[in-house]
Amino acid sequence: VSASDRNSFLSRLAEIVGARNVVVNAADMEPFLVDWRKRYRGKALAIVQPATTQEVASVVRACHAAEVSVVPQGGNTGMCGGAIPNDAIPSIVLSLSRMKRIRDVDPLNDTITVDAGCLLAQIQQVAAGVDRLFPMSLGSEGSCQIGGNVATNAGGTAVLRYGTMRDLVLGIEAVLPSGEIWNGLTRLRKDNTGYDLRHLLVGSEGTLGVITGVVLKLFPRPKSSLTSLIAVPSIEAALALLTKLRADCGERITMFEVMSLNEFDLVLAGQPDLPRPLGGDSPWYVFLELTDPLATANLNEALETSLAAAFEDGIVTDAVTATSLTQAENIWRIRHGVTEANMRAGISVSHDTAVPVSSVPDFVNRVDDEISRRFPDVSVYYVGHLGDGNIHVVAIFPRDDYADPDHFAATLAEVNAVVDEIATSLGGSISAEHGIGQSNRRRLAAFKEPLALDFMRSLKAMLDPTNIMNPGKVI
Ligand code: FAD
Ligand code: 2HG
Ligand code: ZN
Repeated sequence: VSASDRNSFLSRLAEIVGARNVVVNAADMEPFLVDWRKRYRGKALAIVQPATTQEVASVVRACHAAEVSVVPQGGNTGMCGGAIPNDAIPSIVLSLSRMKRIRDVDPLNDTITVDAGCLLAQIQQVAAGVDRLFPMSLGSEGSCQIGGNVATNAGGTAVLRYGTMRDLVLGIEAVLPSGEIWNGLTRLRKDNTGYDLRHLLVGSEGTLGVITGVVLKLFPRPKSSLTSLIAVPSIEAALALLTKLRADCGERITMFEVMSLNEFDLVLAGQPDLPRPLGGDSPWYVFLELTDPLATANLNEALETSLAAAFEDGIVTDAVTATSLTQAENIWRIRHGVTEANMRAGISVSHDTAVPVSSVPDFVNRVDDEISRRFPDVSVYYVGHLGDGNIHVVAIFPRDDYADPDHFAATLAEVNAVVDEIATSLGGSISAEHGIGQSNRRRLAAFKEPLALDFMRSLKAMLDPTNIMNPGKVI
């Protein structure tokens, strides 16, 4: 881009969103050009912060005219470098962070309509204010945006009961790569009027359009809840416990998460203020939440009965149930502390595998055997959403041994291949909830069915023929 083209392009953007919302100063651009793990760094002509859908549309049209690509960015908490520009193509980062309006709350219809830049935590709070629940729950909920959650089809800890983001979105408003505004902000539960563009945009990671608004489902707010941390002797026992609790407590199970002992120790070592809720060591821990819409539900009794039988069967060895909100919060802080703990421990690479729930023990045991045999200096930790068959294999490479980037990259590729091949042999997926972004593009090409890849490419070419929307990501 020549200097004069660049200047006239930037002036056009300033006309649309106001000069102060076109950030070009290197220091101010910095936080938008590097991901939070500092693994990806990109360049951009500017960070552009529109305030309305109309402004987003005008920005996209200006980019079209100038042949500049658009990289949508929400809270920049993504796991795969999807919100960071790749340097090959002149780009802007389009940040949704000024679009934080709650447009409508409709408790009778159980919906909320919001701007895409609203923080997930903000939406949870507004829902609670009208005695409703917005159930999506992630460790990053104080920083990630709902548009980012939709664009990545985020998962988190409540999927077992409420589904992924895809299940929680009724309507979407988006600016398409052409610059047209698609108003799909329906509040309907049922609408079979042809192909559903909404479902194409969910999980599209900014490659098919900029999500500017969403209609979300709300749920009754549970009036009783219980959190328990349960020690189990093996991953097989964790699965047996899930099966038993499903039979005994059904839909009351909202969260059923697992963590290996080494991961549990790692989190607690990094947060000395957090009490260790159970004495002794257990190979695996289960983080359980039960909820009920009735204030009078006796969740304690239900759980105690189930656990008593589970103790007898040898699938549970110890358990603690939180008796205060603080105790419950401290238990969940351990669960949500994994990502930061892993970053501190070395060069951490987390996988995001899904396998059928029944195959999780097989998956974990095979990964454990293979990696310890072939890469004895790489430590493997596990955390995940057992109820969804989604286990994060976290491989931590000692910084000193892997200081040479080529050695790291080569070993990482081999470790990835081990995890992905075992996952594939069990009918699994290489990305359950984090997406593809730039980190997993090659792996996607290796593991996705060619017909499905062709179909994705055709859709992308049809909606974005000049490839201006987040190029170099996903496919
Ligand atoms: P960003 O990182 O800004 O962007 C992610 C992708 O979406 C990019 O490709 C970007 O281009 C695109 N995008 C963003 N906004 C828009 C928009 N408005 N329109 C179109 N495209 C857009 N993820 C899980 O699924 N489950 C977890 O349990 C989980 N836990 C986490 C815990 C921690 C501590 C952290 C740091 C992250 C965690 N994540 C988890 C990952 C991350 O928070 C999610 O992927 C989240 O949905 C990303 O939202 P964001 O607003 O930060 O998006
Ligand atoms: C989680 O389940 C997130 O906590 C992040 O998906 C997992 O950091 C990770 O590997
Ligand atoms: Zn996860």
